[in-house]
Order: sequence, then C-alpha cells, then structure tokens
Amino acid sequence: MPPLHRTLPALRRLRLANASFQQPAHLRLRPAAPPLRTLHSSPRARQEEEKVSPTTSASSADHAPQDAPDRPQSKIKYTSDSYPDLKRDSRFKKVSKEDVEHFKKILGSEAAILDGVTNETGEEDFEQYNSDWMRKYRGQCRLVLKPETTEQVSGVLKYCNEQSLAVVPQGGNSGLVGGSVPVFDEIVINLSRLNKVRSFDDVSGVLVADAGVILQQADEYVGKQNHIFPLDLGAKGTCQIGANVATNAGGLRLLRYGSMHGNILGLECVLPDGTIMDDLSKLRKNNTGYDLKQLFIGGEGTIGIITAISILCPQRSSAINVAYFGLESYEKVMEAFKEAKKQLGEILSAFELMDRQSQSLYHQAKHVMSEEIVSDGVVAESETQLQSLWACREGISEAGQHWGGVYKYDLSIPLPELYSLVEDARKMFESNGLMHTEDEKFPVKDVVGYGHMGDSNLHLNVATRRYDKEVERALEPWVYEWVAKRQGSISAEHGLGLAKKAFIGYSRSETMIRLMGKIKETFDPVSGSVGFGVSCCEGIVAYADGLVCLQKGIMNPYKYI
Ligand code: FAD
Ligand code: 2HG
Ligand code: ZN
Repeated sequence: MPPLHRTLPALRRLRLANASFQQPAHLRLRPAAPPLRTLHSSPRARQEEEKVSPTTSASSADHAPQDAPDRPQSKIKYTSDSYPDLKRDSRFKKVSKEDVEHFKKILGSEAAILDGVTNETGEEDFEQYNSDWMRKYRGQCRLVLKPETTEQVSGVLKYCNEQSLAVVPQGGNSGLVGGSVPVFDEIVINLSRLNKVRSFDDVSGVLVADAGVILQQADEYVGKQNHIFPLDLGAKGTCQIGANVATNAGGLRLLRYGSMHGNILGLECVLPDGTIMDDLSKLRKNNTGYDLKQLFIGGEGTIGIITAISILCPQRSSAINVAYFGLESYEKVMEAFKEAKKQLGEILSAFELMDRQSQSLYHQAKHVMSEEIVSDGVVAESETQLQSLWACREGISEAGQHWGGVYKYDLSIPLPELYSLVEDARKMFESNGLMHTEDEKFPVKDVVGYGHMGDSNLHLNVATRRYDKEVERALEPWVYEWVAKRQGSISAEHGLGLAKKAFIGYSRSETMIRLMGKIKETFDPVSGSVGFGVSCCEGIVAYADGLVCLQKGIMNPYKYI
C-alpha cells in the first residue's frame, strides 16, 4: 500500500483521539524511504501523564548558532566589504565622547552601555551585536545602548534625532535578512533589558508585556495559566516578542492562530523624535480611524521602536498530537494536506514540509536522530518523541549553515507550484557546475526545501561551503523572478532587511512602494516633502513658524525601502 493511503486512517484516528481527549492515536507505519515528509500536529492526550505543557514545538531545543565542529570559523566579512556599493551616509554624525556622556546620563547604569568610543572595549565584545545569526552581515558599531524603560528609549531617540545619530533597534538578533545589525557605525539599541510582563488577564487572554521579553518565556508565562502565545518558532529561546511584532514573524502556529496583524491588540512605540505613541489597547474591536499600529507590525524598526505589546493569547489545548508521514511525491503531500484539513478542521495547528535533502542535511550536521524515526512514518507516542520530531524540523535552519554559509529564501508560492522551485534550483546548480554534495571544491553543497506548507510558505536553503558571489549571482534575481512570475511573495515571513531591500519591486507595485516611502517620510523623514514644512534642500525643512528642522531618517538606515 503506498504511504499516502496509510496516512488517511492515521488522520482519522488523530481526529478521534482529539475529539475524546483520550489516549493518543496509536499508529506506527511501516518504514519507507520517502523523498518528502510532512509534519502536522493536533491536540494529544499524553500531556497530563508527561507533565509538560503542550506546545507546537520542541521548546527546549537550542538553535543558537553553533560553530561547526570540524571547521574553524572564518571571520565574518564586514557588510561594507561584501557590498562595496553601499556607502556610509554622510548625513549621520559619528558618535563622540559628549554623546556617550549624554547617554550615560539618560540610562544611568554601567550595565546599560557597551562603550567602545570613550574606552578600549575590544572589537570582540561587539561581535554579538555587530554580526548576524547567519554569519553573513557584520557592522562596525562601537556603542550599544540597553534601555530599561520606555522613557529611556524615548530620551535616547530624541537625542539621536537631534544629533543625527543613526540607530538600529535590536532584539535577540536572530533575524535572517541582515536587518538587526548595523551596516556601518550605527548605534545599536538593544531591547533585552526592557523585559517585564506588565499584565495578563486569564479571562480575556490578553497579555501586555515589554518588547524585550523572550518569546519562550512569554509562552511559558501564559502556559502556566493555560493559555498559549499565538506564535512559535525555532529561535524562541533568543528572539523577543517586540521584534517578533517588528518582523511580523509567522512561525509554526500561524495556520491555526493567525498572524500578528490579527493577534496584536495594541502597541506602545517610541517614534524617532522621542514621542511615545501609547496605543496599548486591550480591545479586540476598535474602528476609530486608521489602525496605525499595523504599520509597526512588519515595520522592521524603520519607523520607530516597539517598547510594549498587547496580544491576544488563546486557550491552550489540553492535548497535542504530532504525526510524521513519509510520502513519495509532492503531489501526495498536497493530498495529505487536503485530507488533514478535512479530518481535523480548525484543530490542525501546523502542517510542515521537509524534503529528504533537508533531513539529510540536518542529520549530517547534528548526528542526533535515530534512523528509526528518520525512515518511519509515526505518531509521537511520548513527549520525548514529540520533541525529537519538532527538533528535526526546527533544526534544519541551523543545519543549512553548518558547512560555512547558506543562502536563505523565504517565499510565498501558490501551493501547486511550491516545490517546483526547489527542483528548478537544483537543476540550475547541476547545470552551472557549482554544486557537489561531497567535493569541497564546489561552493554549493546542497539545495533543500522545507517550510510552513500549511501557509504556502517555502524555505529554500542553499547550503554552501563559503559565501560566494558567483552563487549569489546565480540565485539573485533568478529566485525572485521565478516567484514573481507565479504571483508569489519574495518574503513570506522574514522580511526585507538589507538582504531584500533592492528586490521589493518583485512583490510590490510602484504605487505601493511610493506610498511606503511616504509612510517612512512621515515617521522618520529624510527630506521635508511631507507635512507642513517647506523643503529647502535635502535634509532641511523650513517650517511656517520660521523654525528650521533638520530631517534625519535615523531609523535602521540602508534597509527595507
Ligand atoms: P532581531 O533579529 O534582533 O531584529 C529583527 C528586526 O526587527 C530588525 O530589523 C530589528 O531592527 C527590528 N527590531 C527588533 N526589535 C525591535 C523593536 N522592539 N522595535 C522595532 N524594531 C525592532 N521567523 C519567522 O517569521 N518564522 C519562523 O519560523 C522563524 N524561525 C526561525 C528559526 C531560527 C532557527 C532562526 C535563527 C530564525 C527564525 N526566524 C523565523 C527569524 C527570526 O527569529 C524572526 O524574524 C524574529 O522575529 C526576530 O526576532 P529577534 O528578537 O531575534 O529580532
Ligand atoms: C523556519 O521556518 C524559519 O524554520 C527559518 O523560518 C527558515 O532558515 C530558514 O530559511
Ligand atoms: Zn519559517
């Protein structure tokens, strides 16, 4: 019997197990050697017995970047060297001793400043703030500020705006598009010390918390009160909820719980001139005018800094089931998805795809999973097994960069064609002679496809032995053209950052880009072309009352649009 036929009874049994909240569906499929695998979950019944809080994923998995054991880490190149066309904007002032003294007064604590301007703090101390998770982008910042309150964020931004000091808001620095690290010497404003839960109402499920709370901690906090944070992703141990909003992160629960645009009820943000925009509403419904908070969701720190969020957390399911099926083709996976929706309806909380190559990469990099789980289709029968299945999915992202570098593409593609991109990319690298799985002379090791199939979101990862311009030129704009031809999006969830700034036109029309430019100008203007001022020359606006206001564009420059 082909594997797909075996999935159907499994799905029915998952549905029954959930309906009665009894024992989990118990099913073990015969081993196959499938090229494609899917993972989906629904409430399972063993949770009580296992004494864990049900979660979509492996909550204890640590996906912080690790050095490949068999390969010395090479120094990350400065972004300005990798992309010599990028030039430092001369409008921005360099940080001076006086600036640092002023920041010390605002922040009032030694722990809140990492200062390489007025003292000898070494470059290595700045590495974690200057370098990104993929080891692809590296800035040259010499000042990191860690405010502890919204008022401190406000004081810092007001001063930076007045002094033309460019800034980069930074959360857990797990972003995958080069948005969270400086390009040149921008000041890093790191939100890690702004990390208190402000309130939680277990009747409405509304959580109000500071932006710097770590995602996993937020989930555990509401979990203790039988609720679930509506977002879950592999970087949960490091990423911050404010940054999750700033990137409009998607993750592993979106299929069931929806996106940040729906779940965020309110935001507190600091605008570039220091104004605090308090829209920390707890209301589900509020139709009084434009919904401005939506601009900060996915704004990637280009129009202000999110300092607190108000978010709707649903009731936590009392049980979770995770099933893992080996299927022989992408067509079969689509059939399985249809069947999963039919059988499980709204309780289906994730439907994830991993191809054979992505799992092989994971196993080569990690040497962790037993072959039994790799080759079986299985419904998790214990918490340990559940965690292993999710770790296998969540670990692919990190495995991709184990050999030295990885080109990551995060795409929305209509489901029928979603996997063809992986096949076409593989063909492209086979014909241009850049790929070999074993031979180290070839820059590309493998091309893998995985992702949130339930959301039509493919992750195409090209694992390389080094970052290589020839590989980059082969992929870009080829991938973006491929996606645009199918009316997809070049960023389903990771955002634009520096990586995709130049390619936004593949997914947005000229009109939309122009309007986005106007939004940026409204909040963080570079020229005085909007508002009540009259533009004199670039960066200077004369106001009707005679004041001249220097216009700066200090928020996360060189990125986004
Ligand atoms: P950072 O990387 O520090 O910052 C991200 C961006 O937000 C930057 O542009 C930064 O300037 C801006 N920013 C940060 N904080 C603020 C703030 N308070 N106000 C305004 N702007 C701010 N992403 C997904 O969408 N889905 C996934 O499934 C997913 N899985 C991942 C798995 C792994 C292993 C890794 C490494 C990353 C994954 N990501 C995923 C990407 C990343 O984790 C998300 O983009 C996450 O939301 C970034 O959070 P962070 O705290 O690390 O933010
Ligand atoms: C995931 O779904 C993340 O695992 C990361 O969005 C994807 O690394 C990637 O390309
Ligand atoms: Zn993802």
